[in-house]
Amino acid sequence: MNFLQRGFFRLATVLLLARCSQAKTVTLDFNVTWVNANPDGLHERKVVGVNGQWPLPVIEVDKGDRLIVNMYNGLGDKDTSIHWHGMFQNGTNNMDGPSMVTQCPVPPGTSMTYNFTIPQNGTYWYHCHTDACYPDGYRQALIVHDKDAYFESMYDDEFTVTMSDWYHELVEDIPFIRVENPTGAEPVPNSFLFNDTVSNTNIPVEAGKTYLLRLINIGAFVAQYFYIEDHTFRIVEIDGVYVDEQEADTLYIAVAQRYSILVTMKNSTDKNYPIVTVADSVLLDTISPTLQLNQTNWLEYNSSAAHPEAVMKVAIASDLVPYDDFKLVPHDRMALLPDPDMTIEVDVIMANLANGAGYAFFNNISYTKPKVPTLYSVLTSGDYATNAEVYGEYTHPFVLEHNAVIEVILNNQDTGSHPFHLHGHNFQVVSRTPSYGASFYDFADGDPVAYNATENPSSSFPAYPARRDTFVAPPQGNFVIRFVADNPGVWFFHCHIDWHLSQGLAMSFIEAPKEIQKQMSLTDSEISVCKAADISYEGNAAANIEDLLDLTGQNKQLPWLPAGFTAKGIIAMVFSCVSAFLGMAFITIYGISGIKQQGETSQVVEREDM
Ligand SMILES: *[C@@H]1O[C@H](CO)[C@@H](O)[C@H](O)[C@H]1NC(C)=O
Ligand SMILES: *[C@@H]1O[C@H](CO)[C@@H](O)[C@H](O)[C@H]1NC(C)=O
Ligand SMILES: *[C@@H]1O[C@H](CO)[C@@H](O)[C@H](O)[C@H]1NC(C)=O
Ligand SMILES: *[C@@H]1O[C@H](CO)[C@@H](O)[C@H](O)[C@H]1NC(C)=O
Ligand SMILES: *[C@@H]1O[C@H](CO)[C@@H](O)[C@H](O)[C@H]1NC(C)=O
Ligand SMILES: *[C@@H]1O[C@H](CO)[C@@H](O)[C@H](O)[C@H]1NC(C)=O
Ligand SMILES: *[C@@H]1O[C@H](CO)[C@@H](O)[C@H](O)[C@H]1NC(C)=O
Ligand SMILES: *[C@@H]1O[C@H](CO)[C@@H](O)[C@H](O)[C@H]1NC(C)=O
Ligand SMILES: *[C@@H]1O[C@H](CO)[C@@H](O)[C@H](O)[C@H]1NC(C)=O
Ligand SMILES: *[C@@H]1O[C@H](CO)[C@@H](O)[C@H](O)[C@H]1NC(C)=O
Ligand SMILES: [Cu+2]
Repeated sequence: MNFLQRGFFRLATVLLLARCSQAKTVTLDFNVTWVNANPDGLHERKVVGVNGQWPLPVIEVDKGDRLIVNMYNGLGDKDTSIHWHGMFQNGTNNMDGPSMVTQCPVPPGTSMTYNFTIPQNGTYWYHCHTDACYPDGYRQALIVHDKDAYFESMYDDEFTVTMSDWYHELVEDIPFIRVENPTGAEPVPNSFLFNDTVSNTNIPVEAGKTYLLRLINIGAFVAQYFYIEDHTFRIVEIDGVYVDEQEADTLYIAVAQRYSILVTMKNSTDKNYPIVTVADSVLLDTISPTLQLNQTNWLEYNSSAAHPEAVMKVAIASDLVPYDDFKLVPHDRMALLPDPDMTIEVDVIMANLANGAGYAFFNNISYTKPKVPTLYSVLTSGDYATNAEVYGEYTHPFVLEHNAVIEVILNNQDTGSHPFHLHGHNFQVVSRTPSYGASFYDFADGDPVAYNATENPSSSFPAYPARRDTFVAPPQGNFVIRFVADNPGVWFFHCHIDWHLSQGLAMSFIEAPKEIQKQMSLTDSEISVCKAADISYEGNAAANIEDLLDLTGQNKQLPWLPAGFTAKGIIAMVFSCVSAFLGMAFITIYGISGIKQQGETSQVVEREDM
C-alpha cells in the first residue's frame, strides 16, 4: 500500500467507524451438540461443539453492542448454560449463566436466549457453567473492541491467543470426588493447548510493527507461564481493566485470567522467536513423563527462516518470576475504596466429609446447590429477600447492602494456590501476602498465615489498586479485595479451578435484593426452562413457598467425618482394604499368614493431633 492509498484507507476506516459507532445488535444462534475433535493429536474425543464446529466461535463485539445468543441444547444427555465471564450484567443478572445461582440448567432439547448489552471493554471469555462442563470444550474468547482505548493508536494489528489444559476423557468419566481420592488430588491433564491446538501456531509479524496480543487462560485447572524469547512487552489490560503500560517479560496466567500486551517487533527479519508457555507443574500432584508441560510457538518474522526450539528458562515455577499483577495501576485511576461497610472474612480449607471424599470449604461450608436458583428465591420471597436464611446455609449466602463498600479477607489455609473469581464485578486487590515472585511459595511448608491488619493496615494499601475479576491466593497465604455493591444481583464468588468448584469452593453474594426485585421478575421463558429441567423456581432454598424461613428439606453438605479422621487415615484405610484383599489372594495362593496380619494392622486410622 503506498502512502496515498494508506491515507485513503485510514480515512475510509474513520468514516466507517463513525458510521458504526451506533451500538449494534449481534445475534448468534448456538446449536450446542457433541462433535469429535483431536486438538493434541494424541486422542480423538467427544467435545461440546457449536453449530457442528470446535474450536468454538470467538465472539467479537464493540463496546455498547447488544449481544443476543439463542442457545439450543442439542447435547441429548447433559444440561448446560453459558456464563459470560467478566461481564457485569448490570440490570441483567438473569443472563449471568451459572446454574442454580441465576437460572435453571437448560436440559437437552430446550433453548434459552441470552440477551444483554456490553458496556465494557477488553478481553473476556464465555464458558459453560453447569456442574463441571467447560473442560469438555465448551469455552472460548469473547472480545470487546474499543476504539477509545488509550492504547488503540499504539499497535498495528492484534491477535487473540487462548491457552488451556486438556483431558482425554469426558469430565463425567474422570474419577475425582470419591473415597479412593481422599486428598482431593486433581485430575492431571493429558496435554496443554495453545489456541486449542498443539501444532505450531505461527503468529505472522512484520519487523518494526507493534501487536496487541490478548492472552486468555480458558483452562479448567492449570495456570501458565508465558514469555517470548528476546522480547519484552507492555501490559495494558487485565481482565477487562485498562492499566498504565508496564514493561514485563514473564506472565503467570491463572485459569480465567486475561492479559493484553503490546509487543514491538525487532527490525530484523532473519529469525523467528519462540513464544513459550509453561504449565505450572507445582499444581500437579503427579506428572507423567510423557506430559508435555511446555509449548513453543513462534513470532514468525520470516516463514522461510528457522523456527528454533526455545531455550527454556526453567523447569520449576520459582525460577520463572512473573510480573506481579498487584503492582499494576488502572488507567482510569480509580482510587482505593474507603474502609468497608461490611467485611467478609473466610478461611479456605480442604477436608473430608462422611463419605471419605475430599471437599473444599469457605469457613467450613462446602457450597451445595439449592433446590431453587438463588436469584429466583430473591424474586419470589418478597420482603424476606433481605434475610440470608432464605437462601439456605449451604449456598453460603451473604446479603450485601446496595452501594455498600464490601471487603473480602481470604485466608488460604490450603497448600495449593487458588484463582478466585467474583461474578458481576471487578474488585480492587488491596493486599496479598506473600506476593508473586521469588517469595510466592514461602508459606507453603509452614503454618498458614492469616491476614494481619496490624501488619498490613489499610494505610499501606495502594492508592490506585489494581482491579480484576480473578485473583490468585498464594499457598497458605492471604489476600484482601474491595468492591462497591453497586450492581444488584446474585453473584457467585468461587475458585475458578473447576475441580475445586465441584468440591464446593464457592459462596453467594446476594447484592441489593430489593433492587433486584425492582429490576426484574421471573419470566415465562425462565419458568419454562425450570419446568423442562424439573426444578422448582419459587420459594426458599428448600423450595418452601409457605414459610420462607423453614428450610426443612434443603440440600446439605454431607456430615463431617467423625472427629479425628484425616486424609492420611483414609488412605491408610483404603489401602488396608486393598492390601487385605491382596493379602487374601496371597494366602490362597501361598498360604502365608504373615501378610494377612500386616494387612490388618494397617487398618488403624490416623488421628489428627490438634
Ligand atoms: C442442531 O444440530 C443437530 C445436528 O446437526 C440437528 O439435528 C438439529 O436439528 C439442530 N437443531 C437446531 C435447533 O438447530
Ligand atoms: C433483548 O432485550 C431487549 C431489552 O430488554 C428487548 O427489547 C429485546 O426485545 C430483547 N431481544 C430478544 C431477541 O429477546
Ligand atoms: C471503557 O473504555 C473507556 C475508554 O475507552 C473508559 O472511559 C470506560 O470507563 C471503559 N468502561 C469500562 C466499563 O471499563
Ligand atoms: C486462535 O484461534 C482463534 C479461533 O480458533 C482464531 O480466531 C485466532 O486467529 C487464533 N489466533 C492465532 C494467533 O492464530
Ligand atoms: C527499529 O528501527 C527504528 C527506526 O530506526 C528504531 O526507532 C527502533 O528502535 C528499532 N527497533 C529495535 C527493536 O531495535
Ligand atoms: C528469510 O530467511 C531466509 C532463510 O534464512 C533468508 O534467506 C532470507 O533472506 C530471509 N528473508 C528476509 C526478508 O529476511
Ligand atoms: C519442556 O518439555 C520437554 C518435553 O516435555 C522437556 O524435555 C523439557 O525438559 C521441558 N522443559 C521444561 C523447562 O520444562
Ligand atoms: C471450622 O470447624 C472447626 C472444627 O469444628 C472449628 O474449630 C473452626 O473454628 C471452624 N472454622 C470456622 C471458620 O468456622
Ligand atoms: C499481627 O501482627 C502484629 C505485629 O507484628 C503482632 O503483634 C500480632 O501478634 C499479629 N497478630 C496475629 C493474630 O498474628
Ligand atoms: C450498575 O449500574 C448502576 C446504575 O447505572 C451504576 O451506578 C453502577 O456503577 C453500575 N455497576 C457496575 C458494576 O457496572
Ligand atoms: Cu481452587
